[in-house]
Amino acid sequence: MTSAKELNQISKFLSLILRHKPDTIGIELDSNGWANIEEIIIKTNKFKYDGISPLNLPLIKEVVKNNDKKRFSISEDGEYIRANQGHSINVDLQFQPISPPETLYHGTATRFLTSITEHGLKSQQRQYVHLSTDVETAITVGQRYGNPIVLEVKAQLMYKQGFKFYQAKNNVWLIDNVPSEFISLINM
Ligand code: HQG
Repeated sequence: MTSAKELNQISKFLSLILRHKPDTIGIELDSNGWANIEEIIIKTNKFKYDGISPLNLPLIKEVVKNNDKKRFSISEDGEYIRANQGHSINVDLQFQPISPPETLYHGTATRFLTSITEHGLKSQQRQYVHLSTDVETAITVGQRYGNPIVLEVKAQLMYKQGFKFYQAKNNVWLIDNVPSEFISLINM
């Protein structure tokens, strides 16, 4: 039985190579973000990463299946894996724009508020701004950067004005940017 800690380490490692730095182990993603699983296993094991290698197919499958945020998908033929969202490298996940709920939420840290109020939400290093359907998730996201705050985004109003929203396979909502006029701070 693999420990939760070990699975978490593998998840973090897969996030790194499938979202940000495939060159860490010398692999390439295709234009839709897919990487060959066998190649990942062979190349990861060459580096002997503490807590990650020896990596094998059952371990990867376990991480994909039990991942708390369903971060990864395996292709239908079982040969490829990709991250469902969160990329900083330019990949086309072939999202279709869809109508969002009335309101979506973004968790961030207090220290970013002034800049967000001035410039709106920008995607920074990632391809998209990430939004959630619930406040609890937003709080957890915000805590990664410090004292959390939650911003409410008038998603449906934006949609009606022509902004494109996408939904990743794990229910994270994505958008290019959110101008500040659609953002308000939630009192917690
Ligand atoms: C902030 C994790 C100043 C933004 C999470 C955020 C999420 C601005 C940070 C996913 C700004 C970017 C994404 C502006 C935005 N001025 N700061 N104009 N506009 N920001 O990590 O949303 O666990 O790229 O508020 O759970 O924090 O990795 O985005 O604080 O779902 O699967 O700039 O990553 O998922 O940070 O997190 P990030 P995020 P995983």
